[in-house]
Amino acid sequence: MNRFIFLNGRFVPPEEAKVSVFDHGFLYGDGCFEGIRAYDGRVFRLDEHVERLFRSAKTLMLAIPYSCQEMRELVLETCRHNRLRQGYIRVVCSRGRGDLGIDPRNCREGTTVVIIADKLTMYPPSMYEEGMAVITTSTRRNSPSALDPNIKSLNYLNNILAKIEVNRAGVGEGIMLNQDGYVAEATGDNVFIVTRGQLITPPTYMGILEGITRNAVIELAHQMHIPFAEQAFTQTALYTADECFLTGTGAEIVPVVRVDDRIIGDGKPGPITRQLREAFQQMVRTQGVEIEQAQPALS
Ligand code: PXG
Repeated sequence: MNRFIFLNGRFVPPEEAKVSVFDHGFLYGDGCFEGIRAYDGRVFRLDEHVERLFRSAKTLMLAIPYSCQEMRELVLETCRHNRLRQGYIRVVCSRGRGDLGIDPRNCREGTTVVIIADKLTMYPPSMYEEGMAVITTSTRRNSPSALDPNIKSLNYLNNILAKIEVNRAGVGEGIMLNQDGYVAEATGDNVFIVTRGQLITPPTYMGILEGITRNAVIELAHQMHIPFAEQAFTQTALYTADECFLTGTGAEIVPVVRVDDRIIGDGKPGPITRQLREAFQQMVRTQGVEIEQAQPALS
């Protein structure tokens, strides 16, 4: 794994995959990224990830020197170069090399584009069987008026500060509230609850990343006729929910059984969480863009 890394138009061995200390991604977190996953030789929701990358870049006025179609092929080509059939693909676009000032106009060499295919570090199976304990963090999610969480930017300090609280508390994840105290999302995952048979997740205007796994779960809920609403909810609703789970590319669907030492439901992963997990496993293995059958990358 990780035999070749795509760096600015070339596939290079990891030792040669180097970026300047003057790159504004390094100096200022000026850039955006995507985390994508492959299952059984298929890339899950590739188009959605590429589209989100381009939306992030557009907002940042970051020029990506490829079309969406070319980027899609480059991701697949990176998988092929690394013989990756399952694992994790990271696409990073940064402002590129500039000087020490923050002005993006000084990054004259253009956007740095990196694609890395790697093994995935996963939660242990027991986490899925028994469920995870989480806290709500005192660090609030970035206000959309300051830095919109819908931009998947290279600046993750807000989430990292929350993750430090998580680590200090010795739990698995942290749920962040927005500026108004409503539940927003976890440090790298979206949040769902089940209350009186209804599946609920915060709407995107609560200040969250519109997760691709989140959207897949919403689709599954519709197909499975599970009542669903995008609705704002408080910490109290979280504590008193019958079920709770997190969704993300890495985590998939991870049950939450304890929040700030309140036991959720009967303290075990709930039935709707388990049904959705099963359906999701099916979905990722049957949907997705085939790595091998796809077109070779454009030059
Ligand atoms: N919220 C945030 C803040 C995220 O970063 C998600 C939700 C879930 O989105 P997707 O599209 O993946 O369903 C994310 C994405 C990591 C890691 O190493 C986490 C993400 C991305 C890359 C790495 O924990 N989460």
